[in-house]
Amino acid sequence: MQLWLAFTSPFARKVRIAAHELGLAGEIELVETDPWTDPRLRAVNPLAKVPTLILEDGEVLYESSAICDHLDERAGGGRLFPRSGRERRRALRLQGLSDGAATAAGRLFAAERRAALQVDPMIPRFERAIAASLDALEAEPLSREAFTIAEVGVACLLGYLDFRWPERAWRAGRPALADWWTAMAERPSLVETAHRLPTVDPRP
Ligand SMILES: N[C@@H](CCC(=O)N[C@@H](CS)C(=O)NCC(=O)O)C(=O)O
Repeated sequence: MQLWLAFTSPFARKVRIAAHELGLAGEIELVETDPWTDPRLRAVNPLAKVPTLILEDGEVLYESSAICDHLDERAGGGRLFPRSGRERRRALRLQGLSDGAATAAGRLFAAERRAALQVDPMIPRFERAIAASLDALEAEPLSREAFTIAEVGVACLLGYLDFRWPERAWRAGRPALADWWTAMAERPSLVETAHRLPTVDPRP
């Protein structure tokens, strides 16, 4: 399998963490790309977004949730995505919450980069979405042993916040979430997939 990714993308990291957790990382070739400029990416994914996964027979998958679901199925199923009931609903809900907050964080980062030119009225909305999501996650018991897609998603959100805003005080007033994140520091799937800046040409 080929995973087209940017090493700055929380959604691409989510797929890589899922692959590590499932023991599938060795089957995935990483192809670094810039989704904003690489015409090869749009040729396989009309949205030209990362992550994009190309299977051995050429079938293409995109959307991190769909890719993680496929990896889970490939590993036997029911591990990252519990099969039914409350556990499944919880995992999907927290995946959705974390993905939504990571989307807001990505847009916030892009808006802040532009802010020297023009003030973006969406910035307070992105900030509120991130803060409210973190408050909601503070009240959620997160597993320190068996990861589901919920824990994978939360890890991607927190990892992205620390990557883009190392000084951001998101831990203040959220001791349970901060403790969980500290306890995750040595987890191999997180260590192996840490964010880094791109090595492909930056967008023009
Ligand atoms: N909902 C998508 C989000 C993917 C996404 O937004 N990826 C960003 C990088 S973090 C991207 O490729 N942006 C390029 C664009 O929006 O055109 C997923 O979960 O895979």
